[in-house]
Amino acid sequence: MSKLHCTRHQQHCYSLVLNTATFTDAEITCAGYGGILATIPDEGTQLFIIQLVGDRDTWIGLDDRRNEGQFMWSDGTPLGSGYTYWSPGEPNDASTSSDQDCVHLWPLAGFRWDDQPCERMEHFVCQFSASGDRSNADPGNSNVPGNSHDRHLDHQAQQ
Ligand SMILES: [Ca+2]
Ligand SMILES: [Ca+2]
Repeated sequence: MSKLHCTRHQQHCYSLVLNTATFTDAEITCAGYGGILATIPDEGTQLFIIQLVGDRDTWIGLDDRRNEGQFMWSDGTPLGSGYTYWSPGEPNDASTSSDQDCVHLWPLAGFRWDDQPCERMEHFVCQFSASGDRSNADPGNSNVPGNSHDRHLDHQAQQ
């Protein structure tokens, strides 16, 4: 039984997955662990996720597959007028080969957001509820190695 290590930030726990996948397969993988693709509701979470991904090109849980231009978070929240960190000129839905409906953190743009074809292979970050985790000390020191609130998630039966 494989396990997925995750690191606490605010009310969620996040895991960088080190293999790459299409956006849809990334969603399926996170769901298999009992989570969703990571949502980024504020700047603090953006900075936390950037630290987590290192130099990797990474999917986040944001897409406009259902209605072009209407981006939705993986938890069902419309992006609306909420926090964004788009690269300049993005989202542009511009590709020679297909639509761009899935959002990644773009290393070449300082990990700002860019929409790109959902079939690309990227690393991705899964997000889990950290409710039920009773340890909530030192919320201001979550970036200190060894002081994060870690837990292990058992990989449940294969879908
Ligand atoms: Ca699009
Ligand atoms: Ca784009």
